[in-house]
Amino acid sequence: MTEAVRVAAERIRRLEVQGARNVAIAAIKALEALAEETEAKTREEFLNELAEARGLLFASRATEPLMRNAVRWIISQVENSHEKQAAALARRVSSAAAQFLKELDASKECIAEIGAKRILDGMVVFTHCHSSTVTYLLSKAKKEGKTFEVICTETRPAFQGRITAKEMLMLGVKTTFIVDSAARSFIRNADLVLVGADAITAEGNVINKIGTGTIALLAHEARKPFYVVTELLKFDPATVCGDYEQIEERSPEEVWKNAPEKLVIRNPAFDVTRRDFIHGVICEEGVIPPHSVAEVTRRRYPWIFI
Ligand code: RUB
Repeated sequence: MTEAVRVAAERIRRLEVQGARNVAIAAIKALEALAEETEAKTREEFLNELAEARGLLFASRATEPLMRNAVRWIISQVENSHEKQAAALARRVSSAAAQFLKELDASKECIAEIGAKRILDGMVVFTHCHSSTVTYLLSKAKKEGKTFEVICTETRPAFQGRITAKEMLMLGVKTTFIVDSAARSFIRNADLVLVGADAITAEGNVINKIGTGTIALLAHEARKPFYVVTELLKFDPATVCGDYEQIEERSPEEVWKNAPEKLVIRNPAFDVTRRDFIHGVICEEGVIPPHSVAEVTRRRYPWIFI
């Protein structure tokens, strides 16, 4: 097993790589590195290495179906190939990885193009955590000359909102930074809520950074449109078969270092936003209602369901 896979899995686990898209890209690049560095001689040896890599990457974070779909698809390209030599199979990994990354990039462009149309001059956009898909959409709107403001939450406990705030300032967007518990006080100043996603379930529910479900409720109360900006590749096919999406629970240390003994600290990384609170999913197929997500995903990526 190449060191690159171990390092990538550890970086993902420690949140040094953050956000579903970046997590998936790091995992894909680790498979590319494995393909370059492998010393496997036979097909069987190489497939075993890939299976071990898959296990390590899947275990790095529990709520990352985009990463799982990417790794599964790349490995399936190798399994479906009749090549016997490990070197030829390794080349197959490299070309499959490059193709997946290209398609991921194309979806990001497409989502930004569609979503930027929803940003109108003078709007105030509320967001939570750091989603590279959301910030890319906002950068597209800015480059198109739109003038808008952003309100972003700090996002306890890991403060991903600081990444969003810095990116917005770099773009020259007026940005207001609030603590998470101020969301209700500020959502009334917003015109639109945009959040990313880690997972989309068979029912059309969305799993994103902890607190997203609360913000969806607040948006509902304040009658503000709430949109999820995401690739359909974040769909989790296991939810079709009845599995619940697992919500990653992280170390209590992230919430309170050296906390009093016996204190129970819970640190779920994500929560579920029910589809009833989602006005639309802005994805590579357009702006679609959450209840049609499974059907649209099946049409666009049938292999996800195999
Ligand atoms: C990040 C998070 C992001 C989604 C989408 O959580 O919840 O909103 O992953 O991001 P964490 P992207 O920081 O714990 O990974 O649009 O970049 O895929």
